[in-house]
Amino acid sequence: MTRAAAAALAAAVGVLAGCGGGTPPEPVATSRVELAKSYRFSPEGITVAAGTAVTWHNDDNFTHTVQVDGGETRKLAPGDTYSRHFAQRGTFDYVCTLHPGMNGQVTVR
Ligand SMILES: [Cu+2]
Repeated sequence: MTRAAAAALAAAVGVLAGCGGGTPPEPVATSRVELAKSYRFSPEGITVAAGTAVTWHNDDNFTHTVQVDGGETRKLAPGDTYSRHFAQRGTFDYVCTLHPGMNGQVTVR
């Protein structure tokens, strides 16, 4: 292989490797969600095994809520935690009812 051909091949491989942008982030395997500063759940998407209790911890300077699938609304003052058991498999969306756009998702496998 000539030097020029090797350089062209390396460039082509670089282009292919760079094609990953634009895909949504994979859910993170953790049972703990921080309500990070400011107005967001971190990480937004998590995955847990069935039977796991997920804990939310409010690390923000403001009161937030956690409402899973339109159910009970739990208020979290700064520093508070809330744990909820996920027995069934599925995908559960949750929101902070006080702040539109502040939401996350739990995938139970
Ligand atoms: Cu909020």
